[in-house]
Amino acid sequence: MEQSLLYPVVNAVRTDQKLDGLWRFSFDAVGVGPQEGWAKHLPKAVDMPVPASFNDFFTDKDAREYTGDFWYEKKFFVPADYQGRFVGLRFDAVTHRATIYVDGVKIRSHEGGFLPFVADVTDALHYGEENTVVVQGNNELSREALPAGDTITLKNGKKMVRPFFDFYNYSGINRSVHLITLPVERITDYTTDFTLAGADADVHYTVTTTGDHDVVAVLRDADGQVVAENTGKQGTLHVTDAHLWNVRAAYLYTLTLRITNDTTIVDEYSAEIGIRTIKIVGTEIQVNGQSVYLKGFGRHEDSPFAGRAFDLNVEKKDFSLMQWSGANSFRTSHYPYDEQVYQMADREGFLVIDEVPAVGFKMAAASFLGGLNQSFFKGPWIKPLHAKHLDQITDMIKRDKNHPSVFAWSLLNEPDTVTEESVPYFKQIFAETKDLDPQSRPRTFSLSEDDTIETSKDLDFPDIYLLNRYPGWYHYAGYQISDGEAGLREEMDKWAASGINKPIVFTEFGADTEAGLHKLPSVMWSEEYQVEVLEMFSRIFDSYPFIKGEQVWNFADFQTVEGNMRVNGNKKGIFTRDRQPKAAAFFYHKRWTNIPLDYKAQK
Ligand code: CKX
Repeated sequence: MEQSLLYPVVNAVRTDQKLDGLWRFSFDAVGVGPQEGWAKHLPKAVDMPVPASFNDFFTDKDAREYTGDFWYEKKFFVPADYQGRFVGLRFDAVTHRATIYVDGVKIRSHEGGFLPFVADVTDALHYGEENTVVVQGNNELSREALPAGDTITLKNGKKMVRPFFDFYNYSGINRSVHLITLPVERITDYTTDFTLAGADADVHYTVTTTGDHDVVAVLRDADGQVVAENTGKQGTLHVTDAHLWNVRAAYLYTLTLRITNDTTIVDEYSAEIGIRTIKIVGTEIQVNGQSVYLKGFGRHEDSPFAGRAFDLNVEKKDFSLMQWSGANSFRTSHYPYDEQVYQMADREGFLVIDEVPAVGFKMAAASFLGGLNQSFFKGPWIKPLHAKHLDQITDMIKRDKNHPSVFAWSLLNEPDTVTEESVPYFKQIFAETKDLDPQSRPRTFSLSEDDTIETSKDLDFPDIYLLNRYPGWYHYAGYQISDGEAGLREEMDKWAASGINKPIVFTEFGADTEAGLHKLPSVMWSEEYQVEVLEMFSRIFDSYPFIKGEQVWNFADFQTVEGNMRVNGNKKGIFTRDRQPKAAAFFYHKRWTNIPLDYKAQK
């Protein structure tokens, strides 16, 4: 677990300099780097943009598919006046493993390709001089790591990954690198939680620091006016006539935490917070006590050229398309996204289901992707995998717990839940994560089609049921779609008959569609067929009161491994990979802009 995951800020006592740009880059297929002193300097290298996945910049297939160790190097100047402060290199994400060296000295390693970590370089730096940071990365997949997969060696000696999941294994320094300096006595973390009382609200906060001085907490409204103040490392800020954060109607306050020594500011950290409550009441999802219906998408961080790298321009476009479509929510399928995504969701009032990269925990379902037909939770890899899974859930919650947009934690995507062996795993991971979130948000996981009310052994664990269903595509497809609709209705009738007392949100459904392919009458892969599949699902959603949300798979077409089920990627996007609308986008624009936020509220 990381010590401090606070997002870097710049103020009178904190600095943040991005080291993004061109770095030097080398593959290390035979693993000579450590012996040949690459930790100090890469002898041969090409230029490589950061942040970016390296894969799609290459024109030869061996490089694009490269699996193994890879190295990055960058020189950076460290001013003399940084001496005496904490100095760190913050990596927002390196996929999937990284070891950090400064001027040849190993600082630390980190595993987990979608969460940040800080290398404490305070004692390793040469102040007032140029320094060199080297990152030894690795992108292999294994059953002992998240996301799950295998790494195999071909007869020609080259390695390749076989993911048990359906997104391309884009690798490299996928998010920004920051050189940060902080005071020695500093704020390392804070939590917020809220109670609403009539028109007023209480903001309960806690702060952790590295020293003994007290903390002053100041809350300002959107106009910058102070509305509450308190001294103490924990306390309550009372807000009269509070402006609540609401779905697609966000209101943000700024919380400033300050350590002072008499009149000197020792440390200060400010962040936007939104006052709101989240509760699951029977089959209702309630925000501020009001029932909400989720409309939106499963997404990916995926775009041409830079792969899985965070790109503010792409993100801005995605938010405007989501707003236009009438959506109010998305799932960070299948890994935690760049922190700026949550900041944008906070400001735009989107609800986010935040997902950890526990994907591929069901080999049989992913057999077309290279998985094996055996029970995943029986394997000898479960013990080490569990430790990494818990570590990443812990860091995801630690990183994202103060975002008003985050409304639920998804602890797994489409795991095996039909075998007895899955039960102790679920029991343990749900018990261990129970108290991690001060806001006690709902915890959940998505259920694949094998996992129904009749087959799943793990339905007691989630607070909300997330269903991924594909009648009309993976079965009962084409002209058989009417049987697919009947089958799904039968399944929903069984949930209804069970006296279901938790909401169901459909987090995946859809059909692969080649943009521009039109056909009357429709055929699979045509834009017309995609709309027919989505109309079919909409009829079902509209028929059952306990279905409290629809997040179509996927927002945009995305890159996957190559295979006989994939035509240059997964084409279930409502938008193309370059973010142009398919006919389905206009279908959702019409449907969702007409569905009110409190659709199906029990009045
Ligand atoms: N669900 C049969 C997980 C996603 C995939 C999606 C698909 C599957 C379907 C499970 O990551 O992309 O195949 O389209």
